[in-house]
Amino acid sequence: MSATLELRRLAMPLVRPFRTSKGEETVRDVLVASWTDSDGVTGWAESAADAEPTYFPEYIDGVRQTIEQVLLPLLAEGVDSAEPLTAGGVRRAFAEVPGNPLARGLLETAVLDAELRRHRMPLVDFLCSTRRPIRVGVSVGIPGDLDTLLSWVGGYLEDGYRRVKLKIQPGWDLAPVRAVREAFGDDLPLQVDANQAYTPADIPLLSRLDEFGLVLIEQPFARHELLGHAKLAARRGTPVCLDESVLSLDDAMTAIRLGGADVINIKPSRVGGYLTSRQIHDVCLANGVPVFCGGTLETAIGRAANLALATLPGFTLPGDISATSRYYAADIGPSFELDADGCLTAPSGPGVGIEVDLDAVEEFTVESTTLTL
Ligand code: NPG
Repeated sequence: MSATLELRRLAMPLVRPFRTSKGEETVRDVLVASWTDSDGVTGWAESAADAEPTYFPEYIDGVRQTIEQVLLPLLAEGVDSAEPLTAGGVRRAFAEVPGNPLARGLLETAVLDAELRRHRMPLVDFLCSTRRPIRVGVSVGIPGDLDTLLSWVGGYLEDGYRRVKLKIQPGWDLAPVRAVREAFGDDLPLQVDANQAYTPADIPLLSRLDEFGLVLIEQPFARHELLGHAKLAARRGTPVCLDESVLSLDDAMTAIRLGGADVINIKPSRVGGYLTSRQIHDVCLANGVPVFCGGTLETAIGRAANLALATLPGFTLPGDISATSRYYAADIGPSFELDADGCLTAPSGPGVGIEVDLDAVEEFTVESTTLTL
């Protein structure tokens, strides 16, 4: 029996619009993959790709096309079809592909999930980690005004979140941070994320954030601006965190060497999957660079896998992995709820650990493609 890959584009209504310096989403376009291997075992994965190349150079239609026209043919050439494919085999087959981490990561993760389900092994065990509650945070989009921001943040704190990330952009930076500090105190772990909205010419302005005792400032400059980030970090003010600049292990190592990354946000989908994420984590740990697990408004599939990754010891900062209710009224898998300590725990099942709700997947699907290997 040959393996089958199904790529589905879902349209998932968000409970609240999510606005960043890059634009606003009210419905999240999500690309999910299901890989059914030659034994009939199905694995699932979810991409961070957006409808447009907004945060990352890849985007949903491009990822689909790359998988269909480049990656699947490479797999067909390079693997022994008598044996079910493994994530390691996928990684080897794609070793010469120079880019496209989102496309590679989606396929590798779906195959990894199938492989682990076949062996009845949870992703946490595969990562040589230990399942435990994970401290998580909430990422707050840019609202129309400060009162709305304060009511959103207050609501999230009541929900039990213990770390807040504010989206900032030119014109929406010092005032919202000051307002949140004044309303909720200096002890609240607070960080900001600019999604590349500033340039190194703004360093004097960004330095004014130092007085607010932020955990970090994330990706203030364009993703290629490693030197600018290093210059900002060299001031030894608010720690500088990289997100969009890190699309690979090499990117992470270069940024660390240049001194441009006090912290790294690891988004598994953005760096090509969980194997590379583990490597980036290890390099960061060895270099004393704390990491946190980033998010892209995941469904239950991505959230479950990210929680497993975040059990690794270098993830010392709370991740962007919130409860289901922060994102969706209805999801395509089980709901995740914060415990009394503001933590979430990875599910215990094999692979990414959840049963995907196929009816819900069907309900949210707007397009699907089935490919065979
Ligand atoms: O909780 O998943 C979450 C949202 C975290 O802010 C978050 N994600 O810039 O990191 C980001 C942002 C994002 C969302 C990026 C969607 C890309 C797509």
